[in-house]
Amino acid sequence: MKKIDILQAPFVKEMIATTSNLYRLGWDERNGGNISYLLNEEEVSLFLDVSKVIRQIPMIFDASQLAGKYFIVTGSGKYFKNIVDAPAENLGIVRVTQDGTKLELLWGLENNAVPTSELPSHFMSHIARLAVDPENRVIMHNHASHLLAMTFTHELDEKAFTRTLWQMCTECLVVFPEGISIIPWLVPGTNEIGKATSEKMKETRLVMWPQHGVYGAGKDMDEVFGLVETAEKAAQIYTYVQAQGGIKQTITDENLWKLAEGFGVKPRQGYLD
Ligand code: 2HA
Ligand code: ZN
Repeated sequence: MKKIDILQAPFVKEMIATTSNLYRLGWDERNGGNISYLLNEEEVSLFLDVSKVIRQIPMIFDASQLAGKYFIVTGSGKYFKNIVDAPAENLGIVRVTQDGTKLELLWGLENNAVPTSELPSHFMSHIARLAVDPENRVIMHNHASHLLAMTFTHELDEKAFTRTLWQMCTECLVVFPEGISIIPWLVPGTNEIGKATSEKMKETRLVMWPQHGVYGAGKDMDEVFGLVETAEKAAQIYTYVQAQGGIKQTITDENLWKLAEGFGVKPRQGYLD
């Protein structure tokens, strides 16, 4: 069967649109940020002959729990700014080998490029999220400016950090009732940061990397983008509030409880009085 041009694939278009938006928002300077998006074989097969492997790419960790799975990923060292004009150089479609030690490249990553250096964090997070929610498909990392700034000025306690964000915009509790997690400062690109991030991903879809950025997870691009965008907006309001002289009044816990009831969400246990 004749294949459709891959650039017409909805998942390629979504990657281009999302990375362009993230660049425009200023959260992905230079090669900052990365996205991995789980695809199914049927949708990939409309566009690619999945028996044609371009090359194999080794991995530094065991991804056997994702054996046979397909992903579209951003490339290591690649700039989100450039993806729209050169998708095949900056994005790649890969499949995890049965033994979980390598990737098979099916499209993109031209000129010997490799997937994002944050692949351990992405794949370990996919494994963690899929265990909680089989519909999870997207992991996104970026350097959302106000959230990143908050990791310098706000106490790095998960409950306190979550409560501050919930108080900054009424929508926040509804969008991330489970709260936001925080890992210690760790070297990016390592298995260690991957393990720490994915441990937190068992509980929350948002994970802060102090003095670095944020991780988001969800079932589709809109959910993850909206999740990060909402937390980042709250962090921006926090920045303004601090600049305007600090909090004089806020959303009370009583109101947050009413909100949770009104929208049918369950706030993280122990986070509200
Ligand atoms: O890929 O954002 O954390 C560039 C980064 C690393
Ligand atoms: Zn980063």
